[in-house]
Formats: sequence, C-alpha cells, structure tokens
Amino acid sequence: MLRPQLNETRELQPLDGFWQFSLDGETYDREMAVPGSVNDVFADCEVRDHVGVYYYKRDVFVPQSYTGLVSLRFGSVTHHAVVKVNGTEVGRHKGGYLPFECDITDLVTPGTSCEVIVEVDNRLDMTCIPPGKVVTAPDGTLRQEYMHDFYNYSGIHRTMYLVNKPRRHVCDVRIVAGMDGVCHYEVRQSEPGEVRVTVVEGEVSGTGEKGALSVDKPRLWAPGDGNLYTLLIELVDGDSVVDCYREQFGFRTVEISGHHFLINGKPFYFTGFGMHEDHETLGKAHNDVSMQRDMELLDWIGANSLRTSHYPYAEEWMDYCDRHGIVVIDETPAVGLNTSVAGGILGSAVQKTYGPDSVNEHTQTHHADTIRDLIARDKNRPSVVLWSIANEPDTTDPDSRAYFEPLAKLARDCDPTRPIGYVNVMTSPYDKCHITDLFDVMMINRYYGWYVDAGDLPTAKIHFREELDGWINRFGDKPIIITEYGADTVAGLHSLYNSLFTEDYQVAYLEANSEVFDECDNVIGEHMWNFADFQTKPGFARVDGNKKGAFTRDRRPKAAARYLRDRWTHREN
Ligand code: GCB
Repeated sequence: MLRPQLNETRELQPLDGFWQFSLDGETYDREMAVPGSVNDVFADCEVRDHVGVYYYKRDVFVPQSYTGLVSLRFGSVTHHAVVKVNGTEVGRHKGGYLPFECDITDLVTPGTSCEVIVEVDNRLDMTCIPPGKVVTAPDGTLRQEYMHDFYNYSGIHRTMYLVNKPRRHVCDVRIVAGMDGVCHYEVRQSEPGEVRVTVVEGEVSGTGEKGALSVDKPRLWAPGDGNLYTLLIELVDGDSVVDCYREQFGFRTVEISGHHFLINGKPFYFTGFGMHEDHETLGKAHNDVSMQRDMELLDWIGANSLRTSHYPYAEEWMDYCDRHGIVVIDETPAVGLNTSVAGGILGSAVQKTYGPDSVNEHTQTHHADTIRDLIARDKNRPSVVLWSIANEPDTTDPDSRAYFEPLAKLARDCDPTRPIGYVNVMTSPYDKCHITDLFDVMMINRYYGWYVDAGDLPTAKIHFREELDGWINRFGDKPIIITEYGADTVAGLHSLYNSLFTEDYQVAYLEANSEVFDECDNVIGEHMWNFADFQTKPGFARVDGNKKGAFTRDRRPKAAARYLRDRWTHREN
C-alpha cells in the first residue's frame, strides 16, 4: 500500500490533535490526543482498564480543492477499527499495526465539513494476530488476557490523514533494484493509460506499466550508507500529467550463501536490538522526536540493524532506516502463538496451541493477511533485508507445520527477492522444532544465564554452545541470528558478586553470550533484548515492566550500553 503524498497532483492533511472521546459512543465527555495510546493518559483507571470499544469523534473540514478521490488513511489503529462518516460506515479494519484507507468520496462535499467517528476495539481473541482472550472476572467486568510480553496499548497510534488524489491514479508500484544498477518496476494504475517513469537522480526515463531502467554506476544502498533514488511515476493523458507519485528505493542485493548473509555481496554481521514502540505516556503512539532519539542512540551504540519486534513499526521508522542505512528485520504482529509462553518465556502450558479453540484456521487467515499487508507496505524499502513471519510460536506441536507451511510459501510468493525466517523460542529447540527447514535463516531467542542457568554463566556458556551445535548438525550450514538474549536489570543496582538484576550481572551476561557468538561461525548477528526497558502487562515476573533494556525506559544508558558500544563500535563488518 502506498503512503499518501503531497505533490503536484495529490493533497493530504494530517488529522492529528484533540478528538472528542467516549467510552459508550453517546457521551463524549473526554478528549483524546491523536496519535496516542489511550491507556496512560487519564488519571483514573476507567479508560486504562476498559476492555471493548471506545469512540473518537471530530468534524473534519474537506477543502474545496478536494475534488478527486477523498479518503481517510490510517497508519495504525490498535486493534480493530470501524470508521463512520456522517453516520455511514466507510470501512473496517482488523489488526493493530498496519495501514488502511477508507474511501469517503461519495459522502463528502468539498468546501464543507463532515463528522468522522472512529470506533476502536482493543479486544484480542484467538482469531487475532496477536491472539488473546477476553474473560469475565467474578465481579462481571472484562479482562483481556494475552500471551505476549508487552502491554496491550491501544488507540489511534499513528497519524491519520485526509487524502485527495486524482480519479485516475497510481495504486501501487513494485521496485526491484540490484547492484547492477537496473531498476525493475511494475506500476498498477486505477484505469489503463500511458505511464511515464523516471529515475530522477539517474536521469533515465521509460514508458509503460512494467519495465527496467538502467542507471550507470549507481551509488549502492548499503549498511550505514542510505543512498536512495527516486522513481517518479507519471500517469499521462495527452499533454497533461493526471497523477504522479515518487517512490524512493535503493540499489542493493541481499542473498544467503552458506552461513553468510550477504548484502551487496559482502558478509553482514547484525548488531543491534529487538526494539519496541514504547514510551512513557505515549504508549505505542508514534512520535518523531522520540523515534529520532532512539535512532541516535542506536547510532551511538554501534547498532547497524534492528528487528521490528513484535509488529510492524510506523512508516516513519522505515523511512528513517532507509535514509540512514539501518538494516531491518521486518516482523509481522504474530507474537504469542504459544500457549506455553505467558509473559516472556515464563509460564506453563494451559492448553494445546493449535486447535479449534486456540490458534486455528481463522488465526491463520488473519496471519496471512498481515504477511500480505506488511510486504505490500514495505516491499520497496532497501533497509528491509529479511521478513520475520512470527515471534516465538509453538513449533513443538506437529500441527505447527500445517499452520506455517502455507504462510512461509505465501511470504515467498509475495516477495521472492528477500529471505524469510521466523523467530524460534527456547522451548522449541532443534530436536523438537517442526518448521525450521521451511526458512532461510535461523533466528533464535536464547536466555542462557537468565531463564535457564540463571546466575551460572559458566554452565550457561556450555549449554548455549551445545545448542548451537545441535542446530547446525540438524539443519546444516545456515546463518544463525541471535534475535534475543538478555537479562532483567534494575538501573543503578550494583553488586560485587554478579547478583541477578544488577548492572554488573547484565554486563557479565553479555560478555558470556558474546564469547559464545564469537566462537560460532554460523552466528552472523546479535540483537540484544531489549533496546530499552518497556511496559508489560501486570504480573509477578515484571516490576513495572520488562527491565532487559540496555537503556532505561527514559533512555538513560545502563552499564550494558557502554559494554555494547565498546564491542560493536570496534568490530569490523
Ligand atoms: C521473549 C519474547 C519477548 C520477551 C522476552 C523476555 O522471548 O520474545 O517478547 O519480552 O522473551 O524478556 O522474556
């Protein structure tokens, strides 16, 4: 899906700001800022603990110039949205982290205003990605249960726009551009007609919906070097351009050779983090300044990459990574497909993961939608080098194969140009996992020295080495990325004895893990869990959230941040 754009033929207007807000759709007695998570804003718990639907309302002025196709475009609404204009439903969307658009052309009159209501439902059930379950408490109120380890923030999380585009318009473009300087493109337009395409910086043009343009001696997009080009697409009618769209792309190749992950033919070693969109008060809402701060800290610490754990991040993140040469493992919101995992890897099996009352064919259908939509959104981004189709699903159950095989195939069909993977959980080791052979890269989350062998780093190292050997022996010479390893750490807590939860232990833990990575040629990347402390659902295993950050939630460095900076800024890639 293309992002809205302001240009010669298109207009847009952000609808950020204060909306009227209601819990019952009748009494609008509060206001709520957009974009924002609703949960940490109000001083009382009524909104925070509300399980169900809530309502945003405002009048939106449609400018006189909006005479084309007028739509409302949402970056993300978590988790379900029903959109109404002047009382008529114009669209609904399931899934909290991907964009959608509602056409409102026939319901609005340019030069007048209309009433927009967005009904947001924060409930997760087993057909959702991520899945969850609503239960009724003894006092009759509802509780949301879920199996992932981050707080269920909800709301209109990203900027929404009022958009005007020409009736004949560019619907989509797919660009594949490698080191050879050839930009293959395929444009989809709303109705047939003449198409002109130009690589602006390369000064080469062509015509037709599909073709290839060659740029002489292209400046490659590479890690740390976000060289971007612009493909200008013009829909032509006689002498006039009826629509145009500019899509940025980069010339680069990604491939796997043995255990190497090659970017532009050179082995790449991933340093960085699994992250979260998570901040005090903002919750999961996108904010440019907060994001920029995170990116600056990534640069300071020597991270060359990140994983969008555990859902697609705002498009602003992806733009930034494209521009700055930050390598991205792009993940769907499929987290928590595992009944034995409740709150990180703690917890015990309550029921079988795959089955009619649990993760089922409806979950799989929606999971497929998220794969399609994620790839549709990010397919032209040079920063994205690998699709992660799930985090820590249960893959010990033989039924996991029937669930994942079609999804892996779908991801490959949607994008034959990038490798695919899924992130493996510690409770599904090499001898129990039923799906790893379906993927190109082994991504594993391991907590030796924390969830197992806690406090005993010599034993942790032995166990970790044994497990890595096991993966290589069973699945052959494939790349392994350690997508999570970490230890909860209270900033400011110290000990001479490497006691758990201290900054000293976190550093010792990282040292021990790093030693194991450095001995194993197949390990081609390390993403520490997590970049920063983040909010989780309440539970005895979490003291005001997950504390595995290299930075605190307000982005102050722990000792671990300096350790990683030293390690990562001194390594050659
Ligand atoms: C994991 C999960 C992550 C948790 C982490 C933890 O394996 O992927 O979402 O936050 O463990 O800290 O327990």
